[in-house]
Amino acid sequence: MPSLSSACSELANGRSLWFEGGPMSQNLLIWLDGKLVPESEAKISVFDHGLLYGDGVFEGIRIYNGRVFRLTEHLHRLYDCAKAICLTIPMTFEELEKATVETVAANNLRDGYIRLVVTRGVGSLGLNPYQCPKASVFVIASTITLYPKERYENGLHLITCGTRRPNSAALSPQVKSLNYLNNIMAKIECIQAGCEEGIMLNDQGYVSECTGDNVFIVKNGKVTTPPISAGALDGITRRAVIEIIQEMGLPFAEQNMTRFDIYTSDECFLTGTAAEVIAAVQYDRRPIGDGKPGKITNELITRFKKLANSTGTPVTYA
Ligand code: PXG
Repeated sequence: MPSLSSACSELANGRSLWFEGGPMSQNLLIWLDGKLVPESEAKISVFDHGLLYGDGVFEGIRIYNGRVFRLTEHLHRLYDCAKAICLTIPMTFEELEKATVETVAANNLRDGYIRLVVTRGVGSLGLNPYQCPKASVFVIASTITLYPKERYENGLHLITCGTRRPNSAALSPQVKSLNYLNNIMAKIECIQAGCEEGIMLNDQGYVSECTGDNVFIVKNGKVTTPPISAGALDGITRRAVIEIIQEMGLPFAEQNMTRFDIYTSDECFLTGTAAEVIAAVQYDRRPIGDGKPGKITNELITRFKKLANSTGTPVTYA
């Protein structure tokens, strides 16, 4: 376990606590405002409000076996989030869909991760978004490794983060915006505590989600997850896993849960595009169930992999 000071200095050095840094440059082709450009030329202005204020929206999407998983659902969420913040995406749904698939093909990626970003665009030094004439759109197709491989086999350790998810009257947790400071502050707490992930509560003290994943528990064969109204993102992986749970005929409910419910659960697992489906075996230093990934969790992981590897928008490679 890293010490608090080493965790802080690791953060200060901008290095991951779990992975080798690796070279930054991957010679990728990036889709930026209408064309594919080399990574070294893919630049955004210092006057872009996406950078100045975190004003913009994004999606993280997976590519499995040469297909883009749930692309339509991700794009619908992106357009909805943009609409919610009065941001006009300067291209149609179909154009953006085509650009995304083209970027994957251009980088010859069979398995990987897409980051699709819409920034408010260049404007003056003031909050007013109406002074930004045109949003910028870019698509990165690369790879992502969120947790060490060992954790996918043996499960994650979670803590309760002190940082709460915002009340939707302050900022809707449904908006997948470029301002992730709330989640980043919670992530720092996890790392400083020697954990990979943590549970974020809402302002009422109910479980909302993790820093970048949705959370599920299993108790006496019944699967539950917090409702969207508890401040959980309407995760695309969450939706896919709920479909699998229902296909399997398992009892399922979206209901408010507290830390007690996780402490006393038989199994716990997280879902997210970057994280995929992963067991959590320890919470606030207490074992969850017998401290090993549970049977239902393992079955859901297997079924999710099968689904992800056999469905999705096919990519045509040159
Ligand atoms: N909750 C939050 C707050 C998220 O950001 C999810 C749930 C899962 O949603 P999907 O649709 O992906 O199943 C997310 C998305 C990271 C990282 O580096 C994680 C996400 C997004 C961007 C980066 O950990 N998770």
